[in-house]
Amino acid sequence: MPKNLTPQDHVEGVLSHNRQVTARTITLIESALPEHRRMAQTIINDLIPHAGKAIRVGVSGVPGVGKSTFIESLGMLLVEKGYQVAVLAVDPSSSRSGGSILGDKTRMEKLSLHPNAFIRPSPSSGTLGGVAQRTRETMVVCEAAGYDVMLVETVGVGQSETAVASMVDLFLVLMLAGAGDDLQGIKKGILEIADIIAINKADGDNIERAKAAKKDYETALSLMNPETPTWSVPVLTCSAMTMDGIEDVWNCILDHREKFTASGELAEIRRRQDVDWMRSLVEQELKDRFFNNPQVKQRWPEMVRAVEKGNISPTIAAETLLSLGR
Ligand SMILES: Nc1nc2c(ncn2[C@@H]2O[C@H](COP(=O)(O)OP(=O)(O)O)[C@@H](O)[C@H]2O)c(=O)[nH]1
Ligand SMILES: [Mg+2]
Repeated sequence: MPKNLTPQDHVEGVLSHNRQVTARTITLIESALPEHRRMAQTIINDLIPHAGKAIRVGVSGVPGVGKSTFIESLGMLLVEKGYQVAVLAVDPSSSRSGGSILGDKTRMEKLSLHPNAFIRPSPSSGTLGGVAQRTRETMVVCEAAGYDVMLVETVGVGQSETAVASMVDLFLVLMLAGAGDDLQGIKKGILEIADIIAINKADGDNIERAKAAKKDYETALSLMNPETPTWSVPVLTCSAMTMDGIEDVWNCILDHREKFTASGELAEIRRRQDVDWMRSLVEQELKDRFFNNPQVKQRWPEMVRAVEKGNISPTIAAETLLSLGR
């Protein structure tokens, strides 16, 4: 493999499902170097017409609920059915912590060795916005390379759910049994973005509790207004460990896809997401331009000190900086 690939090499390699080139293209996308960014944009523009056919599923839930194990199990089921599966992750903390996903990758032992699967850890570009952007672009690359199911794991905390929800067709939330007493707490927010809920670890002694939790969640959901007449959020139980119920979750995903395709909502969701994507690109670029402006860079520390000392009001300082960065 030559050391430097031209944009054309990248595009052709990805379209011919060349695994190594696909991986290198994603590495290029994750690079922060301006010349890499420019090249990546050219490549993505060429690949976008070849993307868009995959089923895009976000997988969320609190740490330890079994997301990675679930993805390994579902992924294996799918590759055995003949699907090409790409697994991505959005974990903005991975740049700080060195990445929990490294452990995940070793855990997805079988799937990562399968020729029809492609596993890519979270980009570690720092901000959630940056990570989300890279993941969107990576999704284009994977789809253009012929992967037809995208499974996007998100760390079950903070804003990363919302970011992932804005790039997938369907949001699957894994839950644990025995958390029924704080249903109205933290999980209410997550119930609002869930399209399917699966109570995981429904195995061994836990089966009865999982069934009870399923009832609790169904009750909680019945009190919420459905977002669309096309779909009421189903609650399933499964075990990522024994594979029980995993196929049911997949059938549910297919059912959702069929209904949302027929109603036109899938196309609508994706159009809306494209607009979101455009908006966040513009916002990111404006920010970058501002903070990379030499005059802004030069005056920034002085303004920070002045505001800290109370010598200048934050509003005046901001105005001054913004007028430089124009
Ligand atoms: N009993 C049982 N354990 C599970 C199941 N799924 C995952 N686990 C275990 O739960 C722990 C956390 O799983 P992991 O997939 O890393 O969770 P994540 O943090 O959500 O990605 C691991 O020790 C898994 O072996 C399941 O369905 N049943
Ligand atoms: Mg995990």
